[in-house]
Amino acid sequence: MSICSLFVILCMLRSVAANNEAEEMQIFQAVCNLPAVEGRPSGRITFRQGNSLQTIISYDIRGLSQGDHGMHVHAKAPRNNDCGSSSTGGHFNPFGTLHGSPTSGASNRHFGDLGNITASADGRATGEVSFFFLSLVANPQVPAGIVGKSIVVHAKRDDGNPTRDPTSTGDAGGRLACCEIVGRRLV
Ligand SMILES: [Cu+2]
Ligand SMILES: [Zn+2]
Repeated sequence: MSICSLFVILCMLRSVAANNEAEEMQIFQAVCNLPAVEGRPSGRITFRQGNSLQTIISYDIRGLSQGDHGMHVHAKAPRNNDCGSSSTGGHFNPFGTLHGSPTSGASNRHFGDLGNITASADGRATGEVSFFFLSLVANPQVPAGIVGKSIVVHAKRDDGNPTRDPTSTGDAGGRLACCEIVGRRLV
């Protein structure tokens, strides 16, 4: 093979790699709108996925009591604003791991364990957090996506399961509000 034709093949391989990268980098976004229901927290949670492994979650939620509130991705979208377990299921847990916190590491937490949001004295919680191994849609690196699932905001602080109790869901109390995670692909 001549040097010349080797160069052509290398160029072709390079352009195939660039195309795959472009496909992988196709950005996905999603939104979850907590409905305005009398006596319940309401607000908006948005999701941006910049690459196949990481999702950035921004939230702005009002109507909470001051302090920490557990927030999770639950397994199913709510029916008729019913946040109960028969409607939204348990924590999104595609790999059968134990409950944990965002700092527990991927194999020591449910994928849906988003930790806590903190409301100030005016009842508003805002912030932005990013999660590795949380994907809006399934991909080769993260074979389970959260679009079509739900976000549930709880009455109490999620304790992150410090004792590694297999039955723990964080002791976060009642389910105050929930919404479906609705995705859209940006092309
Ligand atoms: Cu929950
Ligand atoms: Zn959990």
